[in-house]
Amino acid sequence: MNVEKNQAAQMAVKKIVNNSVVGLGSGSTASIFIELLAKRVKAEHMNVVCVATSIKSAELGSKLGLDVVDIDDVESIDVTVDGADEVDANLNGIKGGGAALLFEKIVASKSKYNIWIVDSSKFHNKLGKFKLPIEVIKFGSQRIFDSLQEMGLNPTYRLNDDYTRLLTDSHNYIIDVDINKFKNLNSLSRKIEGMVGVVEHGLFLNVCDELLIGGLNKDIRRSK
Ligand code: ABF
Repeated sequence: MNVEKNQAAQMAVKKIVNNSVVGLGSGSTASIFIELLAKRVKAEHMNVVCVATSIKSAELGSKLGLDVVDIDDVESIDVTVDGADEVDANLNGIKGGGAALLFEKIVASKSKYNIWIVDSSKFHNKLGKFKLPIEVIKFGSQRIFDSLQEMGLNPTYRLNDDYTRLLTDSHNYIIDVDINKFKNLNSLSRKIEGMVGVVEHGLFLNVCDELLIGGLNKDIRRSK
């Protein structure tokens, strides 16, 4: 699978142009992209400013010599390259397996163009094989958990290896839910967003503009 992740990252790094602001995604595939971008920027003396979607990606980019700045220090982001946990043929996807969905969605919303890089195992006809992550504030999270349970979403708190509840970069919890039984993702998305205490969820609908699939060497663009 790493060969496929590498191939997708290679396809993406070729698309970066000089004098641009680049969003750095999170996850293992995006980390390969960050490494390749740092090499290219150095070799070609490119002028590229970066905004990261997680503390981990910011630290990786900075360590490799990229100019990583705060999102509020740039007017806009020209292109963001990020991974995904699952993507369908409409380029809708589920993200957040790495618990970075909130910053990922904020960076994506400030980006003129969003590219996702995935290995072929992520590309499915229908979303739902991968559980949907929901980021919730800690205060009162049990009430949200219970509501999700009543909706038949089979919620589970994201746990660390020591079985403590994982905290995101924003010190929130992640509750993962099973959306397999749900057909209308737009209405599910609105229901979840309407719950007090929900910060964000990992359904990224109409966000991805171009999908690069390693292994299949596929480049799919969103039809306008
Ligand atoms: C990130 O990419 C996350 O949203 C998602 O969890 C991850 C995919 O992981 P990987 O590239 O490691 O397969 O954007």
